[in-house]
Amino acid sequence: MALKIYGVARSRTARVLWMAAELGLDYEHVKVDFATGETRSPAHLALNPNGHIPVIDDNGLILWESMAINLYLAKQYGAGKLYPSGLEDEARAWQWSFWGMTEVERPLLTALMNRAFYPEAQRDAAAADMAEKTLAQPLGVLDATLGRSANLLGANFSVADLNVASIFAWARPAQIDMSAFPKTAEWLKNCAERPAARAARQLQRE
Ligand SMILES: N[C@@H](CCC(=O)N[C@@H](CS)C(=O)NCC(=O)O)C(=O)O
Repeated sequence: MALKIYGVARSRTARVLWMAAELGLDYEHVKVDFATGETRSPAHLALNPNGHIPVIDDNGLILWESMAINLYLAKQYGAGKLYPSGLEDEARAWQWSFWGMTEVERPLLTALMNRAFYPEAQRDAAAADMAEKTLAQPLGVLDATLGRSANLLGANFSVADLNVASIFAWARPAQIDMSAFPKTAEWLKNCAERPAARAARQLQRE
């Protein structure tokens, strides 16, 4: 099979599995798990010297970083559909993807870890609350944008939506109150209900 996706579905690999499902790609899923230390094995470090998942091997192109992988897959296999055809919208897709990683991921992960993942005794409720406060600013930006169009680049769902919504997929387990951001809540629900998003979530249960 030409495309291999390395990483378990209950990690940021979920973003790539969602993209592969949207594009209807045939791929081999190599379930490298962070919980077992496999991400630090010599074989995996040869693919990604950072010791992280996801990684893809597409016909010999080894690529890591979830957003870069999705932008690549969308452009390679979804040009004119999930990937915009014009340079301006392409640049906006990069903008939203970088924005998600730099403005949203860290505080959202802090809330997620301290409200859902760390053992109760290790959770820092104040850190989670502070992270949620930090998120109000980028959430305001997102909500204003989604007040003007149904999706980030306009009417149609694109790689920009998938990348940003796949980061915000943590909002529910992180117990982020979305009531002040109704456009975002609605958009997130629409994204999550897409058949490909459901299929990717199903992989987390297997
Ligand atoms: N910025 C990277 C982060 C990748 C990352 O930290 N992945 C985690 C799993 S969600 C991982 O591989 N952790 C295992 C480890 O660091 O050994 C991306 O978006 O792909």
